[in-house]
Amino acid sequence: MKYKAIIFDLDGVICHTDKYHYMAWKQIADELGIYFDETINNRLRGVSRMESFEIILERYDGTMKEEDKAAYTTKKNEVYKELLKNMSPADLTDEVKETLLALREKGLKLAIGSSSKNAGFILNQLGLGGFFDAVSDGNNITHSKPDPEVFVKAAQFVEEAPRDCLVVEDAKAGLEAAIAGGMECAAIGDAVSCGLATWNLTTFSDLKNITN
Ligand code: B16
Ligand code: MG
Repeated sequence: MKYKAIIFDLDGVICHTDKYHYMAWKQIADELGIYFDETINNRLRGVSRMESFEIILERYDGTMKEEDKAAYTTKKNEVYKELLKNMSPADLTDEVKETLLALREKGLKLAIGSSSKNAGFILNQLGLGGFFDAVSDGNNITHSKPDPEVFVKAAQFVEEAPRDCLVVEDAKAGLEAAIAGGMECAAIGDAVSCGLATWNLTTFSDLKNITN
């Protein structure tokens, strides 16, 4: 088999939390009188919480103290976590569920490589708590994508060499991270158009064909 492990990004690959990120950031932006729309929200994909806020602040009139930035990002996360309570196993599509099971059946190790500090909570909401062989997320890294740290750690957690791992990503920063970490990658959704991936997926179940 071409790979020994698959490392999945979470938001935008296994599930979709964009609308909750958007609603929570919108509340903060409105409070600060900053223009924010779904196009700007798309730039926040795969980017850490504080880096996301810095992108939103590009339209802020003035400079903000670091302690205020910390307070606003904390508040955003409280709103976001409240919204995440709406997620349930029904948010996991049959296609994703069946594909994950088929990949595991082939003997592949399955891991998560996510920038989110809420990855564990989201996985539990989806009914996937304990499913993956390893979870590398925003809690165990000091550098966000496009730095490869989150994927390099995931590979270490499943005890496989980077060259034997395939990363699945929906964000350009995530593909860059995989490549910098010495891994092949598969793009899904918006990430396809940047042309960086080893494989471009039309749909999640295509993973069954490229791992033969
Ligand atoms: P949190 P991923 C990323 O998850 C999201 O795509 C990105 O929009 C978010 O800012 C980031 O996680 C941090 O999330 O605020 O929950 O720690 O795509 O890397 O799974
Ligand atoms: Mg993502």
